Amino acid sequence: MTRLKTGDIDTISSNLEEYDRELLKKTGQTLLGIACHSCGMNQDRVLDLMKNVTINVVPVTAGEGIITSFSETVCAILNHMNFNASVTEETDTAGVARAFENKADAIMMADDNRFVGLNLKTRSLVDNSEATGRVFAAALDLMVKGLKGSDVLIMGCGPVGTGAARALMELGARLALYDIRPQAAQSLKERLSQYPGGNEVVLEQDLTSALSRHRHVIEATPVAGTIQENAIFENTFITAPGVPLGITPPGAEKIQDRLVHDKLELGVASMAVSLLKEPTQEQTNVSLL
Ligand code: 2YC
Repeated sequence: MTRLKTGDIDTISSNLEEYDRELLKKTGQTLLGIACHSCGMNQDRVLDLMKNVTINVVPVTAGEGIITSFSETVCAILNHMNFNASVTEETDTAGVARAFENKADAIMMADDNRFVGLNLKTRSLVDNSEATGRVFAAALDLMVKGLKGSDVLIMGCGPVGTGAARALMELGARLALYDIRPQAAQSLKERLSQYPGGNEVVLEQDLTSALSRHRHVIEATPVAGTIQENAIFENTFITAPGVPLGITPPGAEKIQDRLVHDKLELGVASMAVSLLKEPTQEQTNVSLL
C-alpha cells in the first residue's frame, strides 16, 4: 500500500469542483454519482440519507504519523459531496472519544496499515483499498457505458485489484489478471471462482502481450511507468487507482479523456456512500442477538 505524501494531496481540496467537471465529461457522473454507482445506490436516496449522517475524521499519529492535510482533505471531499463532516481536534484515542461525545454517526481514520470508515450505528466497516478498487471499476463501467461481457485486464492483484476484480465480476465483465508476482494473480483467481463466470478468469504471464490484447484496463499497481505510450490505442480506456500513476506521461497525454486517476477522492467518496448502506437482513439479525 503506497503511503501518500502531502504533495500528492494538498491541491485536492481546492480542485474538487473542477474534478467533478472532469469526471462528468469522462464518465457522465460526478464523484458522488460514481460513488453511488459503486455501491448500487440511487443518488437521490443517498442525498436524502446523508442529511442525517455526521462523519468525524480522526487524525492518527501512530507509526509514521500524521500526513499534513490528509484528514482535512478527506473532510473536504466529504463536505464537497454534501456530507456533514469535520476533523476532530484531538487525535487517536482522544479523537475517537470526541467523535462519540459529538454523537457522530461514523468515523473515518487511517494508520499506516489501514484507512477505514466505521458506521457507529450499523457497526459496518468499509476499507479504503476495497472501496477504491470497487469505485474505479464503477468508473470504468460508466466510461465505456457498460462492461457486461467485456474483457478487462487488472494489473496488480493486491487489496485494490481484488476490490476491483470483485466489482467487475458482479458487473459481468470477463477478467484477465496480471501481477508481477504470479502467485498473487493465481491466489486472486482462486478467490474469484465463487462468482458466476469465475472459472473463465484468465491469468496473464506477460504484461506487454496482455496490454496488446486488452482495451479496458484497471491499473492497480504501486509502480510508475507500467503502461507505455505504445500500449495505448484509440479505444483504450483505463482507470488507475494505483499510486503513483502507472501510465507514463506520454501515455497519459495520448489517452486524453479515456483515463480516470486520482490519489484519494474516488476512494473516500465510495467509502462514505458505502457507510450509508442499510444493513442487510442477516446483519440486522446478528446485531439483535
Ligand atoms: O494523517 C493521518 O491520520 C495519518 N495517520 C494517515 C496515514 C495514511 C496512510 N495511508 C495512505 O497514505 C494511503 C491511504 C490513503 C490508502 C492507502 N494508502
